[in-house]
Amino acid sequence: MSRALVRLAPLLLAFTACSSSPSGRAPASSTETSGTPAAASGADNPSPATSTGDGTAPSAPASASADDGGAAASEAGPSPCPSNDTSIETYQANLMQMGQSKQIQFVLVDSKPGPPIVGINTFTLRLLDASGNAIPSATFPTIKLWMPYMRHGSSVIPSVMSNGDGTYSIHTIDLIMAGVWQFTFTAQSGSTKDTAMYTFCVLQH
Ligand SMILES: [Cu+2]
Repeated sequence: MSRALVRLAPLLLAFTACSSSPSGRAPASSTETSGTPAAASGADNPSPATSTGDGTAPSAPASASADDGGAAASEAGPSPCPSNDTSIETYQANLMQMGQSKQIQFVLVDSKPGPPIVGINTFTLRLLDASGNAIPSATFPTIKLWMPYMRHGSSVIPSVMSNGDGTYSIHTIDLIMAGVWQFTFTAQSGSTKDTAMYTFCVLQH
């Protein structure tokens, strides 16, 4: 049995070899095999490509880690605001700003969202007179939103609603892009008129 298989095996190999070659598939298989080395050489080309891909792959995480490091090193890394601009204030609730004429104290009670972000924001402002008394019936002749570096503002004019307690809701503060924004409020109460400006670095959410 085993001898018969040993004797048959070369015959079967020879037969299959002969049967495949005259079948006409042999040229096809030869072109396939010639295509296979081409694919192999192509595989050699991709393999260096993948090796360089492996080389770029570590460099890509390296750059990603560099980005992470930059973001971690300073949150202003991806920030659209210059880090050396000392006029930029850090947003916090109840941020007080004495008016330029020292007649009215402006207190930014909060921003919703806070800190202000690109999009529609609502500020709540508290107005106090020089003695620290609430000013419940002020008007806002001008509210200016301005990007000082780009020299443009917002096309939307904010609307003001008095809450009756000396606080005012400033609606539709539309910040159309990230960057440094100046928020200049001019408030008037009787003959008292004063202006204060807040400066924030506005980010995407
Ligand atoms: Cu801008």
